[in-house]
Amino acid sequence: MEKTFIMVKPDGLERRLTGEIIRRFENRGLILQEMKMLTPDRTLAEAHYAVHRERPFFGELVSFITSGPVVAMVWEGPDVIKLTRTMIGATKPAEALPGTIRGDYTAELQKNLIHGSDSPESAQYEIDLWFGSK
Ligand code: IDP
Ligand code: MG
Repeated sequence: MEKTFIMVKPDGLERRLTGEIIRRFENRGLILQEMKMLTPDRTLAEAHYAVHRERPFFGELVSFITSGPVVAMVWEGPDVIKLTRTMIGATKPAEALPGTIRGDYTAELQKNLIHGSDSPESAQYEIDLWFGSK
């Protein structure tokens, strides 16, 4: 069964939306495999977002993700990478449809509550990075 890495970002904890996010994935029938709460340090945040290293918003993004606790999780299910990305909604606020997590709770590009792996390669990399090899 496929696995993906999901993270509730600091704004999600601040807004008390962790339970709501977990509830949605559980209701969908996905299986929570791993979960921990931590404030990521710079090294972890930079490694997590390494693909965006050259982007102009990289510094701001790392500051945001290290600004408070996050909830890091591994979820399992059929086609779970694509399925959770669909449930999360688009990155651009105006494209995040109602019914998605971002589409129901956010209107900001950066503070968008949640991260989800976007491919089998990134899922493997992120699960290894946050939880060690599984
Ligand atoms: P994703 O989270 O939907 O996969 P990515 O393009 O991988 O989106 O970007 C990673 C994160 O970086 C986004 O979730 C968002 O928090 C932030 N981000 C993306 N684009 C911008 C931008 O143009 N300005 C500021 N932050 C951005
Ligand atoms: Mg991404």
